[in-house]
Amino acid sequence: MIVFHNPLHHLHQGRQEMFRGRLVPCHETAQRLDHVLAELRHGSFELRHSPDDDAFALDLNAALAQVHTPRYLDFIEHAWAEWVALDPAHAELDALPSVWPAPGMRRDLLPENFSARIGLFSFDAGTPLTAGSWVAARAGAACAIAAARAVSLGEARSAFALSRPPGHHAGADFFGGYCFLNNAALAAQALRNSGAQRVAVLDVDYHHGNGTQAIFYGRSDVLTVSIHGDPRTEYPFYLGHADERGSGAGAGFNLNLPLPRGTGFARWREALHTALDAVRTFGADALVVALGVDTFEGDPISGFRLRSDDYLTLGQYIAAATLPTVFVFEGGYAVEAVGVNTVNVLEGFGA
Ligand code: OKP
Ligand code: ZN
Repeated sequence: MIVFHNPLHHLHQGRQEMFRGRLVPCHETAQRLDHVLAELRHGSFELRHSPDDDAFALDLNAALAQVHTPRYLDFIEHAWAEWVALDPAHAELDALPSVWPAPGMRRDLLPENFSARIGLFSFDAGTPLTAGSWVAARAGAACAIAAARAVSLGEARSAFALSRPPGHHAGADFFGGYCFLNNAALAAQALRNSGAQRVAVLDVDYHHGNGTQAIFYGRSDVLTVSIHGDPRTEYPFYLGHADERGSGAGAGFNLNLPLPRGTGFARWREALHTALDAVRTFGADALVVALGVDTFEGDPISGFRLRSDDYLTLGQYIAAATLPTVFVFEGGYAVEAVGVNTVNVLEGFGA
């Protein structure tokens, strides 16, 4: 398996996230990725950097514009400079939104005020935008696209995009849930661009991939399937219910399998079976796996009870779909276990 890892990921280092009236240290840390990389070095993986040549950069801009809106990309790219220009003291603080448009308020007009704009383009106060967020997220998007291309070209049956910040909560024009650019969506679109007629995205992160769902909700060429903590009690709360099946041309091409907090592997793997049945029925030519391992029993912010060995089985199940597969790294916050758990999935999958 080829692994594209993001050498610039550490440029995104959030200091604090808002949680229950307090600013608390960020769960989404650079160490997470370092642990996965260290674990990969013990196995038989071909490690490559995200591409950063000029030709790829032009391509990357076009690829980003297929998934995200121009005004959102423009905002994220320049937000840090604007934030520091407001007050030099901001250089020592992360930018966090604190005001959002409610339904019925205007989203079509771009406010001049920075706080108003960062609220327009986000949905929570848990995702600090830092000096290096754009550069890190962009290099991560490059990993996802390069992984999709490697698989399309037949260089390998599977590839892994190892990057942070994660992506599956980011929508066409919003960030949140630690995510800025939707890496899984970018990989799926890249597979479509390279000739796959039907692409399935299977999201196994603990949290519902609301951004990915929203991006493809009206489309029949990309099936989105997600197994996650029930949004009645779990983040991101406002999306991820079983009755969300897609709209318009996309009707029938979204499947949500919410499970209660406390779910263990016996029940979780039944949901995986259902999810893979849907992928098979859809007739996917290629698969993207949004690979979060925050379903682990020791995860500090999540509620499922998978154990490290279960991730080997998870990988075997996915391999049984016999599809060209792009894995994209998402959540997993039990820092000491995130490497073993992630690499177990890849090893269970095989080459
Ligand atoms: C990102 B990914 C917990 C607050 C939850 C957001 C969680 C984002 C998870 N104290 N904040 O899906 O792993
Ligand atoms: Zn998650």
